[in-house]
Amino acid sequence: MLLLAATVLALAAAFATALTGPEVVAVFPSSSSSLKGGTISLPRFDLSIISNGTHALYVANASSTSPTSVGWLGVGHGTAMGDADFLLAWPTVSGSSVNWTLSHRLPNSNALGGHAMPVLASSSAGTSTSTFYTLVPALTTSDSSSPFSSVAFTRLVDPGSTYPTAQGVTNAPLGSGTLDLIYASSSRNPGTPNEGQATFSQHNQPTGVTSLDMSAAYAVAANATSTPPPQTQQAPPPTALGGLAFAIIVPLAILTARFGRERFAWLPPHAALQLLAASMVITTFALAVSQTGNLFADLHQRLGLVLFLLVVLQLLLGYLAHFTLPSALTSCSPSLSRPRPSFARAIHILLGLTILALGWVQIHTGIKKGGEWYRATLGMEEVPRAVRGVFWTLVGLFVLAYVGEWVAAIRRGMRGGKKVAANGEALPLHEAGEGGRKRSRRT
Ligand SMILES: *[C@@H]1O[C@H](CO)[C@@H](O)[C@H](O)[C@H]1NC(C)=O
Ligand SMILES: *[C@@H]1O[C@H](CO)[C@@H](O)[C@H](O)[C@H]1NC(C)=O
Ligand SMILES: *[C@@H]1O[C@H](CO)[C@@H](O)[C@H](O)[C@H]1NC(C)=O
Ligand SMILES: CC(=O)N[C@H]1CO[C@H](CO)[C@@H](O)[C@@H]1O
Repeated sequence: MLLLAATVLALAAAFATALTGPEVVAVFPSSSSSLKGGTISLPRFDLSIISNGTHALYVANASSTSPTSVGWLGVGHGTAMGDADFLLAWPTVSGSSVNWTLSHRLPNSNALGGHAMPVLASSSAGTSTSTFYTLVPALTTSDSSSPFSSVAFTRLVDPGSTYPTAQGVTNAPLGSGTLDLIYASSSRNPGTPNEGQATFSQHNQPTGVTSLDMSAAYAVAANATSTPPPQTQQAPPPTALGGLAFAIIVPLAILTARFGRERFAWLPPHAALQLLAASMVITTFALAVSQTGNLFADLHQRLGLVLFLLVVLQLLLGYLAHFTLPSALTSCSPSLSRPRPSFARAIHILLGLTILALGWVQIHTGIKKGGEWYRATLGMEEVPRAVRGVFWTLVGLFVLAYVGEWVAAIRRGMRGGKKVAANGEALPLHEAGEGGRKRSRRT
């Protein structure tokens, strides 16, 4: 199972293509040996930032999207929408040619906490976008039939004191250490090359927070080799479906089985609840993968994959276990008396509890402060404390109920000890059946 997960992870990892030597030389003719920076693979485009100490080159390459399908590409220096210094770029296609617009933007300070369109940093002659940012035509896609869309521009590492900024926004100079970045993109084009008139639809493609080490020597792609995928921290879909499954549905289903053992036909409700939970988990996983673009880059995303695989395995195991006979340990008052529990039943129970615990860890990494939810919203939203409180209360209640029923069952088992010894089964199993299916066992 772990091997399978590892294989899927390896296949899913995206590789970023670094710029080639000639591409770099087109911008930095003299200093290719002392260049710093890197290339990272984001869900919808590769981003390269390369510095020679005074100048920095940015290349955003949507390597499998044609210019006619690019809405806009955005990069910000910072850790959240509220503190980033943005540069948005978008293509304007006319016939077979493409022109690109660059637009320097700052957070919208009037926004009431929501996702607001970043505002134009300045439209004055001496401080407009073109004062600080220069398009690099040699590395920018100009043919509308191109299978990829690359836009490149340069700026000064330290743009100086006239560079427009705003309170709380990340400092303008690039520095030489770790560069915090946020990114977003959209398939909807602003529809005008005029940055002053452009309005942007909200990003409808993966967004997230990442970083780039600007102290590393830039390794050009010598012979079409790839650089390993970077550590990007990418956002999950804003869905609570998976959380609901592990906080409420799965615990209910487990408790149904645990409490139902000696009391009622527990299998139909148990199976129905677990099928519901499994479909919620699978839906969440599918949504997450499509929205984050397959990165599997942080704990939450990797755990999501592991959970998805384990849940599918667990469904199969549960189905198989149904065809094995119940035993004293797994089906009635827990006791180690004979017959031995069936392997499938024991594993189904242990794996079920393990999945539930992992599900809780997954919820925790999603809703904790600065967790996946925070990243998904580019730092705009934290999960309210009350939600975390409700979640941990539910966890506590489940543990109490589950352990309590085990203890109670053991005590009931001790009282009925003679009966256990007599027939090896604590209670008539066909009465405590799994839902109409009568089973008997030769003694
Ligand atoms: C960095 O590159 C730019 C553009 O090629 C060039 O003008 C500048 O002199 C270079 N700076 C250094 C320190 O080499
Ligand atoms: C952009 O990506 C495409 C496809 O991988 C590649 O052929 C092209 O050379 C890249 N362009 C730049 C400037 O990186
Ligand atoms: C693209 O840029 C060229 C050169 O600046 C200009 O002649 C052309 O009209 C522009 N096309 C569009 C669609 O803006
Ligand atoms: C096939 C090919 O492009 N080979 C090149 C690999 O890179 C070295 C130097 O970096 C060139 O000399 C080769 O021609």
